Amino acid sequence: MTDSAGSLGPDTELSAAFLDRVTGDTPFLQRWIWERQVDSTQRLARERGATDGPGLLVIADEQTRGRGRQGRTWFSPAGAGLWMSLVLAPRRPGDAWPLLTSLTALALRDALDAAAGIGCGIKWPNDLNHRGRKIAGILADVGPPGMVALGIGLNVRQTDGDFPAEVRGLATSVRIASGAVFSRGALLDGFLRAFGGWLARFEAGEDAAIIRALRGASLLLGRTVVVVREGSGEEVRGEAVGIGPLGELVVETGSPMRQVRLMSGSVLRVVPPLEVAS
Ligand code: BTX
Repeated sequence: MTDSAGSLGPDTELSAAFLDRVTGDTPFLQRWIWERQVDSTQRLARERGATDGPGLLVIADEQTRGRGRQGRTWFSPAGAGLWMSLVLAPRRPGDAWPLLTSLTALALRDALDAAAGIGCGIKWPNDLNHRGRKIAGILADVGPPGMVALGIGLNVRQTDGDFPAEVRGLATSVRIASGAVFSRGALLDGFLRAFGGWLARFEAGEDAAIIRALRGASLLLGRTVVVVREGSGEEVRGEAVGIGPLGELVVETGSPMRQVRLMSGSVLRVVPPLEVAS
């Protein structure tokens, strides 16, 4: 199995030998699937998780129908990023699983800091941002019974001109943020190690440490936000004042003041804007 050159040049590190080694070193993974092109690693991961069980990494060079939340598109051109899904059976009851999106964001943040010296913040609920632009997105889906599928899209090798017009200026990559072209293999390795650490804390019930880290990494706390609730479409406007025990955003809103806990939603507006942050 060889890696594709893609339009962005060769990246030979995602070889079978490499994937054998990184998954062999990763206690929560038993198997990997690498595809040159797939519609969505998330779709394939759920399908294969259902037949073969958890402990699976699915990674693709290119996704033709990469997806974000609520049917949105995730642009995933050949050779440009890490497009992957993990199928896991976390050793915690399902009601704690909402925290897994946050853990994944923390692990990506740690990995980008350690491997590329890029300081990112977490934009609740599922984005990693650098200077106000989205460098990575996370999609957590209920998997086959007892399993979760965590989809991760990390832009690695794009220049500004490689992004489609609708996200140009809003999206960034490891290359844009650091000025260097990093191998996807090194970033994958770093991410899996960091994720393993956070997953172990989660399974040990160290939620307080996770929430503390999330608060430290959050780009929204202390800012005025407008959030559209998933499902009802209701707009919540107020000050983001906290992160709750499941990673939910706590917003103070209205008059008289009340606190609203948001499990998920889309952030429409942030004041002051995120470019003002790191
Ligand atoms: P989201 O719904 O929060 O964000 C999707 C939005 O992000 C899009 O509507 C678009 O505005 C913007 N966007 C699309 N592509 C990119 C990109 N490459 N970089 C920055 N911004 C972009 C975020 O959903 C969750 C994305 C998860 C993607 C992974 S990739 C592996 C796995 N398989 C799969 O189909 N999805 C996941």
